[in-house]
Parts: sequence; structure tokens; C-alpha cells
Amino acid sequence: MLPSLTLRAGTHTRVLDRPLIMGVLNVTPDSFSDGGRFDSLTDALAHGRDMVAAGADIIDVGGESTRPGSPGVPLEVELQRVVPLLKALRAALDVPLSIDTSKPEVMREAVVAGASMINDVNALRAPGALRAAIESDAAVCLMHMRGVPRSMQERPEYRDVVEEVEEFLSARAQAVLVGGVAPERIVLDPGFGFGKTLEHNRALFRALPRFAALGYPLMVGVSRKAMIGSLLGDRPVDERMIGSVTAALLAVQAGAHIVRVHDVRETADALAIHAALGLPSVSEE
Ligand code: 7PJ
Repeated sequence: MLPSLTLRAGTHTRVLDRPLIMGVLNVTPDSFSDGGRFDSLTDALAHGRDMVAAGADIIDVGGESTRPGSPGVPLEVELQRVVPLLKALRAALDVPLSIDTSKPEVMREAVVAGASMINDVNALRAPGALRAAIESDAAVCLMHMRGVPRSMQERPEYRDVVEEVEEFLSARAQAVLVGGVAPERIVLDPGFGFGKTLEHNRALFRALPRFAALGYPLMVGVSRKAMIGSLLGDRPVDERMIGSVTAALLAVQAGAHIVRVHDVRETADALAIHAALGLPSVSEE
């Protein structure tokens, strides 16, 4: 049996001898003016508390939609959405908070407001992002994305998707290490749905043991994604829960250390069954 990896995020340390659940807390209202409203802050805080009560180990706060086709939001809007919420969550909860952003200014302000993980779907490639991460004490999740959200699903092509994603993640981890970030602060994620067809996503999922073998904590986010809808024959987003929970469980069995999910209680139950049966994950073999 391999020794467990350790994750360090700010003042938090987690030995990854069991999978962690990251609960998704999006604050991306349709209307711009909604973001800073008191009631949306209260609702988001309540949702964060509920997710922790249901078994979330990390809360991932996002103020910019990265769904396919999304145009992005201005810096000030993103800051208004996430900073007050992070402060409120930090005061109320004891779990590591993650900021889902690609903007260096948001990374810096989020860390000051209480985030101890930077979750960047762009893997710190924006100018200044690598520096912002290096100069913080936060953990960093480096995710693979081909292209940009606005156009990433327009006919993505790879020579060998598994090999290319693996090379990319290794290179980004190396860049962060060279900057002086400790390996325990680095998390990798193949980025399901980010510039990938269903066939690419299937190949990446089957290759999860290979990604886990890179030696860093492995994050998987498939919750409610189009991939789940397609695998179930075009299911609408509100009918993807069981498929998402199943995929999260299978990801853990294949070596994922962190699963990023919307349905925390249901995922926690699935992982509790896995643990109670004493079943190993690939990374423990
Ligand atoms: C992911 C993410 C993911 C990481 C989103 C959605 C799209 N961060 N942020 N991995 N997905 N690390 O939740 O459908 O897969 S936003």
C-alpha cells in the first residue's frame, strides 16, 4: 500500500487517506446587480453551511461562470460576488475555502478574505496568476482546459487526449514547483468538459489511475455536466444527480482524491458505503 498524500492549504493540512468532497458554491446570478445583495449573500452562506453539515470537506466559491459559451465577467463584479461571501464563510466555518477563478487580482483578494485554495480552470496561465499563487500560502488546483470557455466546445481535437492532458498537467505542476510552491500544495485535474468531446471525456475517465500516478492529489469534477447528461441519453441538468454521484464514486475508485460536486449529501453517502465496505481506491493499491 502506498503512503497517503498530504494536502496543505493555508493553515489547513489534510492527510488524503480518504477522499475529500468539494462542494460547489456558485455566486453567478443572471443579473449583475444581484451579486452583492444581502439576501443572496445570506442564501449563499446558508448553502455553504448546509454543504458542510452534509459532509463537504472544502467549499469552492465561484463568481465567474466557466460553462461552455460563457463570456466571462468584469473583475469588479467577480470581486463583489466572492469577497464578502468568503469573509462570511470563513467566520462561520472551519473548512478550507477554495476560490474558483483565473484572475490574479481575484486570487489575491480571495486569499486575504479567507480562501486557502486557488482553483484555476486555466492552470495559472493568465499573466500574473502564477505569481499570485506563488506569493500566497494557498493550495493550487491546476486544471486542463483546451481553449477558452466561450469557444472551447467548438470541435476540440487531440492527437492523444490522455497523453496531452498528462503532459500539460506535469508541465504546469513543474512551473509551480519551480516558483517555490511545495508539492503538498499542488492538486491536478484533467478538466472534464473543458474543450473535450464525450469521447475525450470517456478516455480521460478511464485514464484516471494514470493521472493519480503523477503523485499529486487528483481532483475530478463531473457533477451535473453535459457528459453525464449524454451518457444517460440527453438528460436535462436537473435529472443528472444519480449519474453524477455514480461517476464521483467511480472516480474515487479509480484514484481521485477530491471530487467536486453539487450534491454533497448524496455523494457523501456513496463514499461512506465505499469506505464502510473497506474497498480500496486505485491510489491505495
Ligand atoms: C470544474 C471546475 C472542474 C475544477 C468548474 C461546472 C463548470 N474546477 N470548475 N474542475 N468545473 N477544478 O461545474 O460545470 O471540473 S465550473
